[in-house]
Amino acid sequence: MRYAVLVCGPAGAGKSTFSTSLLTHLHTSKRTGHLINLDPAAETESFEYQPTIDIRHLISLEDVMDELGYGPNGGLVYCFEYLLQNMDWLEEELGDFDNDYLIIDCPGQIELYTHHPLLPALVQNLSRLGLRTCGVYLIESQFMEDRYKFFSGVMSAMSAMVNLEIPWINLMSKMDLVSGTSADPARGRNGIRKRKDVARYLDPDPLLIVGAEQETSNPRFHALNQAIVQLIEDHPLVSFLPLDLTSEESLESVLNHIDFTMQYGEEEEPKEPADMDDGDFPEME
Ligand SMILES: Nc1nc2c(ncn2[C@@H]2O[C@H](COP(=O)(O)OP(=O)(O)OP(=O)(O)O)[C@@H](O)[C@H]2O)c(=O)[nH]1
Ligand SMILES: [Mg+2]
Repeated sequence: MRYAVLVCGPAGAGKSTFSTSLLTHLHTSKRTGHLINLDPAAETESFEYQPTIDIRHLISLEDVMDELGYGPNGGLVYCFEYLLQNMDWLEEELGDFDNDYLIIDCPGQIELYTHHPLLPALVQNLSRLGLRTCGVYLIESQFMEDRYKFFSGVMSAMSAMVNLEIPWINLMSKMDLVSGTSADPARGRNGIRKRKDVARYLDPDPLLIVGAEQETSNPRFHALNQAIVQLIEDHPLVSFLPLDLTSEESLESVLNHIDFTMQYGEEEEPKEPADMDDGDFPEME
């Protein structure tokens, strides 16, 4: 069985940084993982690890923009359509990795996740190729500084979950920027850059919108805000795991959740003593 972690989320949420850190963490845990770059606009120098598979070897955004005269967003859609028409390329590139994690770093155009049919089609193709896929959706901790922005992040995560229909985990990235004390000069506008206030955001409390509405005392959006509160109460699909890349425990906890969500290793047979190699139990040697 092969496993794919589809790393999605808005621009700058920390997808590429998380992909690299997860790969490093897998390596230190003596597990195999490979990086797949699906961002046709990625800068080569932005990767700490050379991607094992790179969409830019099939098609690059720069070429599409130069040769077809598209802008960056239309160009991206063209690149994904081209990828879907050339799934045999991906199939060949995937080769026969077995029991490995393939970490797929996606582009940051939000519309790709919320309403385009391109990623759902890609996920179906991955499933056809025998990959079990888990979506990991990142929004960054700064979103918690503005409640309206935060709820737009919650709604985008929800649309992506509904659009892609795969096992799913939402992460609140860049938690190292959330400080332990309210006296921190960098604390946010809502004063929520305090760890003790974060729980209401990790498990979104829709009443936070009501609080924001009272603060701004703008009744214009009352009916809309009520509808959003109702939607989140009726469909409590979204909650976030905190991701702090400065902490190994945080990464380990996220990896455990991904393993559990994808039922990693469930189909593996226990090794027979005869199958074991030198080095399987280094601590006993
Ligand atoms: N403090 C902090 N900064 C981070 C973290 N993760 C990423 N960043 C910074 O956030 C910026 C964007 O990170 P990327 O990993 O490139 O984000 P991305 O989601 O891949 O961005 P796009 O591919 O452009 O959509 C960079 O300047 C990173 O250094 C984090 O955990 N903590
Ligand atoms: Mg990126």
